[in-house]
Amino acid sequence: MTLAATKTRARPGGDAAAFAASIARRTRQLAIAGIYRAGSGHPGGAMSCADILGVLYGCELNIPGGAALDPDRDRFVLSKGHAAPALYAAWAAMGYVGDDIPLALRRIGTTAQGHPHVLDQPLSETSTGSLGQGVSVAVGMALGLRHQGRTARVYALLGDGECQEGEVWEAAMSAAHHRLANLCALIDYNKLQSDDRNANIMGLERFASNWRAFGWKAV
Ligand SMILES: Cc1ncc(C[n+]2csc(CCOP(=O)(O)OP(=O)(O)O)c2C)c(N)n1
Ligand SMILES: [Mg+2]
Repeated sequence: MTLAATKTRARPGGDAAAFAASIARRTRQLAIAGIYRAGSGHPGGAMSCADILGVLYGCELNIPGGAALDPDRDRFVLSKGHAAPALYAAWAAMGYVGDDIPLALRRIGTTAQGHPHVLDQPLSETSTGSLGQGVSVAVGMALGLRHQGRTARVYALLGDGECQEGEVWEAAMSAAHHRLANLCALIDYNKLQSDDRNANIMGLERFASNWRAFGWKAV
């Protein structure tokens, strides 16, 4: 779902799709290794977003200087914060952090906690884990960037089950009201949430039409 057309940046000298696929593959490897070592950590939700993270970090996000927090960088908010194992793994795949970060998942005393904590991991842009809140923070970031006259974009990744949260729709409504063309929300539409199929808990259909009704361009 997006309020504006997206553009894809190929990495210099290479095939963008192949690069994204390689980032996604390494993301899966490191995420599952971290989850195995920790003995917990949402493997399903982490695996289902690896391709999305591969495309975002590999092709789409403009993060000058990699891990450095450049004020003009594109922002990525993992609103489905329980997929932190995949987030840390994608950073390692991109070379922003070492493999030791995803492999330290959920260890007490490390910075790789089960949900992203911005004071421990500044690359996470904000702390997430309470579903519905990340996309709301992303709306504020998009507004702030526009006020500052910056052209950077904000991307938020939501779970489909997360969209059962009322706060998601407050964020959607407010983004459309403020005509935030610099905001893109992606939904990991895996039809599942922790314990069951979404449809058995609270059905989301007609999902795309709902976003359109809130003023978004839904793809
Ligand atoms: C506000 C809130 N309620 C409940 C949870 C517990 N919880 C963690 S993951 C999850 C399921 C999320 O499903 P979905 O958004 O579809 O994510 P995915 O399928 O991508 O894992 C739930 C209910 C939470 N993190 N936040
Ligand atoms: Mg889901």
